[in-house]
Amino acid sequence: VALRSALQQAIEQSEFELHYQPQIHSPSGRVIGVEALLRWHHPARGYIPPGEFIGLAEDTGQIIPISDWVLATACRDGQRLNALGVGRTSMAVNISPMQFQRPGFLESVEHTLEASAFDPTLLELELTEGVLMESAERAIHALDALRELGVHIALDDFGTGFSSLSYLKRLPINKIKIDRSFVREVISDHRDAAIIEGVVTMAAKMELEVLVEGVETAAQHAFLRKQLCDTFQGFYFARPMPFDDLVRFMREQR
Ligand code: G
Ligand code: G
Ligand code: MN
Ligand code: NA
Repeated sequence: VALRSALQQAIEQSEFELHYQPQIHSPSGRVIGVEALLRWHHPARGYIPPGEFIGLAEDTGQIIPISDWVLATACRDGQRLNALGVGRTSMAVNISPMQFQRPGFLESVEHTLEASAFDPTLLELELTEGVLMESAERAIHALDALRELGVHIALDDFGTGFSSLSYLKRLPINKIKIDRSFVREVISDHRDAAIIEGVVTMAAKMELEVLVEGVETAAQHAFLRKQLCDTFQGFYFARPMPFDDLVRFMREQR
């Protein structure tokens, strides 16, 4: 109850921020996209990570105003970022299950894109396997409609859910994000390496893009490069950061 009313205040007082984590095309070193990550800047308690309130917000329905704010802010910042001439940069936004399943989600994406004048082909929605599995037919339908708008779809935390490969085959997605749990011990555990190598090969043949998450060390990066992974996200390259720091980061990269 305390957290719930604190969240209500956060919504009303705009205590949320988005931080942006760069996604790197490793052969060129260029930032090709960023992922928007929600941060709650509580006046007394400091930053509260989304893991501590997203679940509750889902239960109370507060996720709806929060995620409307996230999408609008990410599109606005994505538009601003691309207008700076620091290179074409996509904007990835995490979509929660309730948000995706709500009637009117498609319309809200369409409306937000229009209001922000953000190029739809630069917006990438990140969905987890679980979200899409709830109702496969509906999900496929909704993804088709989003892709009609030009929006890209990434399957987040890939490999940690329970979706089947026959299901993956039918999903109209653009990208697979390999979960960071496969990266942590990739150098010492040949099974992690085998999984990543297999997913990368499969994705290439299915004409899907792949991004490897959670790369924290130079050694992991070097190892994964040898396995033909070329797009990465992780603390080794950059942590999530406020918009102004992101702009500085991207200017220094050039
Ligand atoms: O950035 P961090 O490690 O705290 O993120 C924790 C979790 O919160 C991740 O699973 C991430 O996908 C999720 N998350 C971050 N930002 C958002 C957001 O804007 N909306 C939703 N639904 N989830 C988010
Ligand atoms: O579930 P999702 O992939 O959206 O979660 C993204 C979360 O992963 C963010 O909260 C981000 O802070 C975190 N993250 C990003 N890069 C790394 C990394 O290299 N190591 C770890 N441990 N977490 C990371
Ligand atoms: Mn994500
Ligand atoms: Na992920």
